[in-house]
Amino acid sequence: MSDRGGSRLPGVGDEREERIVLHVDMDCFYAACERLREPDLRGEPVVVGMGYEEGENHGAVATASYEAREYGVESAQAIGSALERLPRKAEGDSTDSSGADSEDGADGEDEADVAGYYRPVDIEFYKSVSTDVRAILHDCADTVREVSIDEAYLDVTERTAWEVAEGFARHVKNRIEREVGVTASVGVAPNMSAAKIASDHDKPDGLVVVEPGTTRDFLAPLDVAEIHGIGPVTARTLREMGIETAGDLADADPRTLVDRFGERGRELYHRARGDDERRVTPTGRPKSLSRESAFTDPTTDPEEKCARVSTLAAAVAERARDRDAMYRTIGVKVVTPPFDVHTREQSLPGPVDDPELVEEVALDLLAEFDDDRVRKVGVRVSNLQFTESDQTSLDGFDAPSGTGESRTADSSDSADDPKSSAEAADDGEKTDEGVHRTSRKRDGQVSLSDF
Ligand code: DCP
Ligand code: MG
Repeated sequence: MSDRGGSRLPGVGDEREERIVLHVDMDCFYAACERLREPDLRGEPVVVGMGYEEGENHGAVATASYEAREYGVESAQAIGSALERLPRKAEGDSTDSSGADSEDGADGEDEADVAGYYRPVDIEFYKSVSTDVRAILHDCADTVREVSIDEAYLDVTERTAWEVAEGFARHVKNRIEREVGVTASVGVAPNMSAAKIASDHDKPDGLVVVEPGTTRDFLAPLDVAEIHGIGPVTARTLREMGIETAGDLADADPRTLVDRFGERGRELYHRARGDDERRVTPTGRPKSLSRESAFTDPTTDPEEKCARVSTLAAAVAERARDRDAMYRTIGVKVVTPPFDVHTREQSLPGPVDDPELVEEVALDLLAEFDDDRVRKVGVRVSNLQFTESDQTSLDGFDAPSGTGESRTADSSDSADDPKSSAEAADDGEKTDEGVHRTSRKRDGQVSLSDF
């Protein structure tokens, strides 16, 4: 895994060769999703419980909003313990009938007034929000490594330069907030492990940039436990060895560390020094490619809906072409208020690379929703075949059409993170399969700048 390619001295080295890596981690993600569909929860203590049911005491905290964390509620805590620290408001009650404004933190705490909103995990909804975030990340970077439902690494070396990397990262953050409605913390650094630490450094809504040559200085004062890969047990052992900070670890004798931890000790030593030569590798070939876009206000205007779908169709087709992907299924997603997700798709007899056909099919499928109020639309191509290594796909027209799947997910194999559960599934409800169309291979010109 981590392989070092020679130590780097701070301030020395050709900075032009430095990668620009972003680590994006959503803030109190499940709670943020709950606030998306229940805006009254904004600014309030919110606890999302795994295995929790309304009014019950069982389950464990999946996440807590930062307001709830002020009261000592944290991930993995039993709901019972969380309730001792932060009693529950009546379920479904989103008004504070006590008349007391929630205080920003425990200092203003008045026992009688403090109460939090407890909600059960709704993973399907969180995945759909995650899909929206990922679409933006893929738009902003050529290489995206998704490591969990709320976390990804981006290599944006080709998209920006160190002088303007902060502005680039701010743009990514702003897009997520504006287009999806949740906040992310972003770390920018020349390597993955420093970027991850940086994203965590100023949460929530943080943006921390670690310039090339400054990684070791940035890491030095941090507690060893903040180094990726150092859990509480290793941290305790290190402390017993007199190693408290990343700086101490960076100055330690690597042989001592290897004696104590094996080869892993050497890896931790290098991480503490800011040496991490891992490249951001994409999570895997996607199973589908999609773009979605929300209207500022839900609309019934068919022209507005069609125009948006046409733009998205062009963007999706362009993305497929960029990735050398041909597609056999074209679909739309229509979200009607409050959050009802409808998907429709059509499968073609064989794989195509045909932007005009994507638009045509997407608009056909959209027609069913002409009279509906719509808050968001999306276009997706799936049943992908990648052409760069083999050209057989053009001959594949006799392949059986349509698999009956309505839930083609963007793939995400996630080796890095145990809490990873993300598949970024679209919420399919109904599929129109098997409508055979004549496929055409045409040159289509599409342009929608990502950035
Ligand atoms: N999660 C979980 N159980 C855990 C940890 C996390 O179910 N023990 C879920 C809920 C989180 C999501 O994964 O919302 C993302 O995990 P993070 O560790 O990134 O935590 P948050 O996003 O909630 O908070 P932060 O702002 O610290 O990133
Ligand atoms: Mg998070």
